[in-house]
Amino acid sequence: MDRKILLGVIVIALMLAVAGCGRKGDEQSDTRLVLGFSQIGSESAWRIGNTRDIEEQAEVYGIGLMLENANQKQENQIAAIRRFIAYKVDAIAFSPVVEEGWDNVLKEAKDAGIPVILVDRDINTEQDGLTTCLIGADFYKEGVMAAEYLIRKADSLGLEHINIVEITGTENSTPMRQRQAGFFDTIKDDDRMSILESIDGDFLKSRGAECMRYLLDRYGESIDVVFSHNDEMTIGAIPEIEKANLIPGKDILIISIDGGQEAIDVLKSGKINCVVECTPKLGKALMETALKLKNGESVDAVIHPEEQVFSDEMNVSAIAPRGY
Ligand code: GYE
Repeated sequence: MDRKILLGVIVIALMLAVAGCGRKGDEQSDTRLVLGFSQIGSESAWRIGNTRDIEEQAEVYGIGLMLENANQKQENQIAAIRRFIAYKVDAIAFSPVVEEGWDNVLKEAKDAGIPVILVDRDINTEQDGLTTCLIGADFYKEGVMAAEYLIRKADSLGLEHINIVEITGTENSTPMRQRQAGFFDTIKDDDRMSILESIDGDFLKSRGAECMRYLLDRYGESIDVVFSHNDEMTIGAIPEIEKANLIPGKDILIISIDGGQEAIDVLKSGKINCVVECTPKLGKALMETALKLKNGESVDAVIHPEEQVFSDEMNVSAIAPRGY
């Protein structure tokens, strides 16, 4: 559907929903909070699970959600935020695709008196106070946990030299920057570890495959470890390793991040060695934060969910269904 028509439908549906509550004489009608949320896109199982969770939690909390999908483009996110301002929503939330370039539109939201909540990823701004808080994972810690797994694995296998290739997430995004920093900082004093190359896979399965083909062409069997910033790229890379007659999980150790069901199934099959969890379930904290802001209550500057590591060091058959 044309995007403008789609937006029109969303706005009308929302107005009818609010009006509908009023007819029932529901007290909530006047106070029902309207939240505009600009989602990055649908690039991964993580993202799709995150969108679904936010929709479900908006229902649970009785919040009117205007949700727009930006198809990976910052300009679409900026346009969506401007529409939320024009609609005079009570709060705006967005998951910034990259960290830079948000100052102008956020100043407009501030001038309109609309609080802004960052979901999942962070931003870099020249001016403080343009956003109220950040609800998202501790990506630096995820990188640290991935590297700590590798160090334990190298110890247990008695490896002396380890060549690592890194397939990173979208350049200049918070998870890309921080996962890399956490991983690099943790291995930097370990003489066994060398990074052969880091390459941008944009969090996409197709790019994961392309990057892996290039890396195998260039470094061949000297690759010992793939550190991939998300499950989609990992799942794209694995068949390329097999096509090169190498065994993923054995000839090349595979470390991934997210923990979606598909990757956990591949972990169970032995082709992935470690998956660091990054939970997409941020909806509950988002709804609670939006309600607190509406009531004039203070909110935590940063909310990080608890996360764990799934790996071949544990009984993988016992991992519960992931739900995304
Ligand atoms: O790891 C990846 C997604 O920002 C945490 O974005 C998120 C990342 C996640 O597309 O799969």
